[in-house]
Amino acid sequence: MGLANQILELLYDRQGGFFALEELVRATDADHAKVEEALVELTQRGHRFERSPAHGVRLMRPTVMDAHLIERNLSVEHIGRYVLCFNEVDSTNDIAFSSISQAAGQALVVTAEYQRAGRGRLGRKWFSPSGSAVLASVLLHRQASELPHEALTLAAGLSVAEGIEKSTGVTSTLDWPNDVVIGESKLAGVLVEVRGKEVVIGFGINIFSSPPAGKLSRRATCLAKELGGISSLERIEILRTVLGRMDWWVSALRDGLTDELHDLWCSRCGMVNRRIHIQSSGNRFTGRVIDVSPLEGLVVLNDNGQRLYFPAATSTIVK
Ligand code: BT5
Repeated sequence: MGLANQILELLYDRQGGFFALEELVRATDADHAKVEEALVELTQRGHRFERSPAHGVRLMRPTVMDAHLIERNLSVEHIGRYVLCFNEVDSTNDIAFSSISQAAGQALVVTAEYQRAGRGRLGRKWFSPSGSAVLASVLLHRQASELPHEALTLAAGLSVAEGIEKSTGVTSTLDWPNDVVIGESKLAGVLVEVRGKEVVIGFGINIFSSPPAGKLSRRATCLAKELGGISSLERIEILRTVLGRMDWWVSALRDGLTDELHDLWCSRCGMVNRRIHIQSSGNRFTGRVIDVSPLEGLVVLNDNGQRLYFPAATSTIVK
């Protein structure tokens, strides 16, 4: 490991605490000049430091998304083994698709601090103030992308909700197909896109703030608001936990555990028996939700007693 990453790990693991320069020199076996060079390199990577003559140096929080810290000891098999972090992009989903050759069959994750043209489902937009969110896209390698897309869509939303809960203790529910919500407010959204044989799962989680209500079709919330402050929130750890859950679900789906997906998804969803209007492939339908199927989509009983199936890729619930 290079000196810069070694120093970054030491400072990051101290969680905002100071490190005396002498201590860094001793811990890394480098001289003062090399430690200073490494700090400059880390600054160029976007990290910010505070210096104090009495206490030394500390890494300022919130930490910028950093590929080394995200990948470090991440125990995953199918996704998240190769991470690219950007400051500003159009959409992380686009970067993931266009980096297929660079990923060389590895499980790629792309993050950004800001998206100029973040996308939602069905042509809608995703907004996030710079540095306020986890914005990430996961490129599934061939075997994983051959899994049923309907099931992947549900598993993606569930992984985000589970990852948030595991890393922050904040419990959320799911609105079909994969909105992560608290009460009536949206905390995170997931966009699964397919191009040829490649599948990209993009997700945005509001961490430190959320866009103003005027920009959105429904209320939004963020983890800082739910927790009453930002001090305990570390985006890198939230992302790592979500990636761990997504990796687990990809394995589970390969092992055919769709019943488990159904049960855990439904346990977070309050839609069953709700009367809804749904738009699908240009037509509007009304009926009562009777189930969510990991293979066929939302199952609705219409007023004529017919059972209708709505795939996530082409359907959206309307108010
Ligand atoms: C989604 O679409 O919820 C999927 C959002 C996926 C975003 C990620 S970010 C990383 C990756 N790269 C991308 O370009 N996209 C993915 P949908 O269900 O269509 O919801 C979109 C609607 O949510 C918009 O029409 C707004 O009303 C609302 N919205 C936009 N930004 C929001 C935010 N930050 N928080 C809550 N709601 C938001």
